[in-house]
Amino acid sequence: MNEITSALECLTPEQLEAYRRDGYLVLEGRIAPDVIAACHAELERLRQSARTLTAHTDEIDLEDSHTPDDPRIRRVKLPHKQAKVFDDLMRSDAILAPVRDLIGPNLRLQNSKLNMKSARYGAPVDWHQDWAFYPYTNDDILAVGVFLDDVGPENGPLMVFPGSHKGPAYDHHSGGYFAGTMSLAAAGLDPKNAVRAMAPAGSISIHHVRIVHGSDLNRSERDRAVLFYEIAAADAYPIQGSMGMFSSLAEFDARMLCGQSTIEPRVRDVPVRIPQPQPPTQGSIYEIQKQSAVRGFARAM
Ligand SMILES: O=C(O)CCC(=O)C(=O)O
Repeated sequence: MNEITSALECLTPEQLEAYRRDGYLVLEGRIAPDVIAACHAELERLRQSARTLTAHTDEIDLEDSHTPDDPRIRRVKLPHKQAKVFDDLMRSDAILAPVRDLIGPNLRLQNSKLNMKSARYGAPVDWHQDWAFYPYTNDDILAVGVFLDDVGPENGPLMVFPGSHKGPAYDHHSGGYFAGTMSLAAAGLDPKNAVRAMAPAGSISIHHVRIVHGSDLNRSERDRAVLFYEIAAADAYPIQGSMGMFSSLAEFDARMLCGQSTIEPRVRDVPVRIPQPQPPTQGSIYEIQKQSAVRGFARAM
């Protein structure tokens, strides 16, 4: 055991090695059933609140097929600001202990989001690298996905290309604008090699910021809500032009989750493409990807 593996809080050395090799992990049974139930109570509250909506808000992104009579949420934005249970979970060791094992003790929130992917119509997310949206000075950044529902092959699991986190920063532009999705063919990636992250509710997935990933339309009769916390090492600073910019140091530091902040960025030799110019229509990843000529998945049944 080396210095790093002997200090692990919850992962095994094998899991650490697998993350470094493959760029993702799935850990079963990390979140207690009562916490998952409390998250679902909030989901129901949010669903009801969408009944009055006719357009996206700062909190809620709507499915294209939404109507006030048939409310359909695609994504809850910044869920940790909307319900205490999502904030408490984000700060808990259930989430932070494995992240500390992977990228160190000093951690800052990049963003949070809750992708509903509801039964029968939950929207796909086309292939992309999160890094294309928010390049930083180093790539010790990952996303933890909390499975609020059982995730199987039929309800739109997250799909990843193992090892692709060590590859290039792929082209996510289309028509002269950043369009948030990439062509697998141009990248030489065969869809058959994508691995599905599947596990029961209460499990978590962790994926590296540079891994190529996406997920299909939910054609099944089962919901697939996944809560994502994007977390960065505190010494990673967004590069000018990144969509992960901060408005002030106070705001940046207010996102610290544990450990110490710093104003000395760790700068690493990482491949970067700047997500500029931004597309004519801004908004969630779903709206940005609509502006690409590249389609990874069919949109609706
Ligand atoms: O919900 C999913 O399966 C995909 C999540 C994702 O890649 C994203 O929201 O950027």
